[in-house]
Amino acid sequence: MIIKTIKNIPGSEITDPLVFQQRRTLIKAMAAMMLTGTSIRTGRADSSKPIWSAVPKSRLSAHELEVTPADATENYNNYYEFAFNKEDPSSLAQSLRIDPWSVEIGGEVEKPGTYQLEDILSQHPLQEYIYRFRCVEAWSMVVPWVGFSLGDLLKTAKPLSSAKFVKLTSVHQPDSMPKQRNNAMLDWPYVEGLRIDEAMHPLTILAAGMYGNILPKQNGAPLRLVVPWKYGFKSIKAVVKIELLKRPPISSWNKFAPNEYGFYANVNPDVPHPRWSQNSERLLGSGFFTPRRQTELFNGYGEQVAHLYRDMDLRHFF
Ligand SMILES: Nc1nc2c(c(=O)[nH]1)N[C@H]1C(S)=C(S)[C@@H](COP(=O)(O)O)O[C@H]1N2
Ligand SMILES: [Mo]
Repeated sequence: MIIKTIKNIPGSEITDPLVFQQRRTLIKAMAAMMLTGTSIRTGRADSSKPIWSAVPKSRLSAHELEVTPADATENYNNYYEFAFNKEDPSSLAQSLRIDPWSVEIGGEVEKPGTYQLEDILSQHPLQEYIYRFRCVEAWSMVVPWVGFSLGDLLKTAKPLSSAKFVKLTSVHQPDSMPKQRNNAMLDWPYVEGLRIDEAMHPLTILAAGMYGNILPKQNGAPLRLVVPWKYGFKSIKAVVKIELLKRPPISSWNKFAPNEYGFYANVNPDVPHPRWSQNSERLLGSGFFTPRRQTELFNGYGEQVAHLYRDMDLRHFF
């Protein structure tokens, strides 16, 4: 239905229906990847044509998922390490140092270790995932992420049967992150968590790019989580550590305001935030007269994820 995970598309199926994906962008992306030493593979035999250079028409089936213009998603951000507004992260985040970058994987696993980003990316072919993304503040967007399955990465560390939850931690880099330096608002570094089955779900990805390009720093470079059926604050940016745990971790927002930001945070139009309705959302990049969009349960991904919550009363958890 709504998501299209694009897997190993044979060259013949690739069409070029979308204006947002210009060849120029692609060349720029490749150049940027080489500059940062990031290797992004396509998962196809013919790697001369990156998979994200074009999108098959089939992705526009049933629900029309109109991709939000990059200009909107790259200049309206939540990144509290840099600023509490939406406008400043796109400039302030440019000071973040992302090279070299490594990710530590530990906790309840057979093979803990620290992995260089290049090694992670070369072992996990990147694919494009076009997802709706819904912030708890009732705005939303549709983003063509470039990433890979979080579950696949976790499997390489061989989770033990005692691993019931996953904790993800953002980078602590106070000299480039003003709000960390000033100890403002949240307990830094930013922490988020998932239940193990949520983390292993095929829709849950780590993204290294968007719009066929490497991820802009303000959107979470060099590696950020994306969980499309949950409110955006779960999709933690600039991930440096992943721990498998026996007990649920305490996430930053949950600690800050437990009655407003739950651990599950599944998108649900029927469970209002204490200070506003979650019934509808404003699509980023849409015009002033564009009507708000009706918010969908699980952000429209219920068919894929509702079974994870079969035994829970959806009216009472958030
Ligand atoms: N480290 C970190 N990750 C974060 C945040 C943050 O402030 N710090 N904000 C979250 C929130 S509230 C949202 S809505 C999304 C925004 O992602 P975007 O800027 O790419 O749209 O990032 C999430 N991940
Ligand atoms: Mo958010």
